[in-house]
Amino acid sequence: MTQPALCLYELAGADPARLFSPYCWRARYALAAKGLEAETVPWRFVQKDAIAPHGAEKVPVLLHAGRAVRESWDIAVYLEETFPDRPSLFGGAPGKDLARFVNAWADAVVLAGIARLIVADIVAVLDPGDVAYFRTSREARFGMTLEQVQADRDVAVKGFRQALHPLRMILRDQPFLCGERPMHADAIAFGPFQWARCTSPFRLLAPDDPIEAWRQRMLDLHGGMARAVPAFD
Ligand SMILES: N[C@@H](CCC(=O)N[C@@H](CS)C(=O)NCC(=O)O)C(=O)O
Repeated sequence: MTQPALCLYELAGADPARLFSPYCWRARYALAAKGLEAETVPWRFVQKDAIAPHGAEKVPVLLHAGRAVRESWDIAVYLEETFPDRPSLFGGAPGKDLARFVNAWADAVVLAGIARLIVADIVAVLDPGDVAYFRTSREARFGMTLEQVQADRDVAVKGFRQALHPLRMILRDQPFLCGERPMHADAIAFGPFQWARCTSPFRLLAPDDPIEAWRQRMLDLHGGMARAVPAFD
């Protein structure tokens, strides 16, 4: 059998189609924006041995041309450099630098903010073999049970929505973070929202929030690939 040109290890739940990692979605959007097909290799948290030979402890891991590329940011940069004739992910060096800021902001504010609203819900979609590892590692990280982390979420969601105000201000005036067309910075900011919709029924955004309209536009991209996976909304 011939090896597919590109392979992406992606975190999956009990249902292998429920691909829920925010970081893997960033890589998946980068591939799609470049018009590249990559075979998904569904991966579970406890399958460390499957990615260790590629020097990885986490996913996404992209395999291409005998190389393993780790880290969602590095995967996007690799694709940009390896496929320069295809649509740009960043729109040049300054766009790349700004996207790196968006990456840091999205991790610190969007992803971390969402984590404390939905982390206990994730358990229900995990592969049974992942449950103990996920609970133990995340409870150690938060210093409390997962249920305690999200116990006040009906109140905490207000602070989360407020923290997103800079994003909202931009999306009131333009359809995407980078203007009229989506760029990789949009995918970076969107990844955590896709993580949430794959793992939790909790409503993060008000229906009339411009960020919600942008989230829907992001879900429509690339033939609606992100809508096609099992999710709550
Ligand atoms: N900075 C990394 C983060 C990757 C990451 O944390 N991936 C999670 C899945 S969402 C993982 O593989 N975790 C393994 C673990 O917790 O043991 C990236 O951007 O790719």
